[in-house]
Amino acid sequence: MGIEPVTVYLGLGSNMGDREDNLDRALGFLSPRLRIEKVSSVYDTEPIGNVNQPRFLNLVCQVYTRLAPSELLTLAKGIERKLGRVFGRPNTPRPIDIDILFYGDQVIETPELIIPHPKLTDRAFVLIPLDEIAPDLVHPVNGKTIKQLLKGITAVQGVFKWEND
Ligand code: PH2
Ligand code: MG
Ligand code: MG
Repeated sequence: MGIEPVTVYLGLGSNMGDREDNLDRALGFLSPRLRIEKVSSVYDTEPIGNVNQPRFLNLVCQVYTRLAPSELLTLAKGIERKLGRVFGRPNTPRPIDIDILFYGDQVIETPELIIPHPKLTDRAFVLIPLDEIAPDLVHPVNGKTIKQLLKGITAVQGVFKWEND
């Protein structure tokens, strides 16, 4: 602690078990530790990368926190573990994945953590929900807004609003 609070964007994804409940529980575990300011709609999304796995539910949220990036990463990993994620199996289904997308306008590259998330610029399942809550947010490396980055995505990526009433 001891640092000024910063606005952070997190990406959450689930493609195992009760996906909607996993997202809710993850937000529930985050909320006592930081201030959740905005949560996007939930999207039902085609898996990117390993396509031989179930569809995801994805959302992004804006949070306000004094936690340092490494503390936030530890928090995220702890919640992933609590929700039953098994580590050491990349690109396989998981109850929850919590990614740090942006940490203020900081650019961070350590062996454990790269911020902004290096893949967010070509992922519709991140940019579409981000565009809902932060269209004018500027990417600190390429200088483009979320709105502009989203316009740059031409390939269809199977991202649908999750209607669950
Ligand atoms: N996460 C991945 C790989 N592929 N595809 C979708 N649709 N949603 C995800 O959250 C996702 C993915 C690695 O973390
Ligand atoms: Mg991820
Ligand atoms: Mg992750």
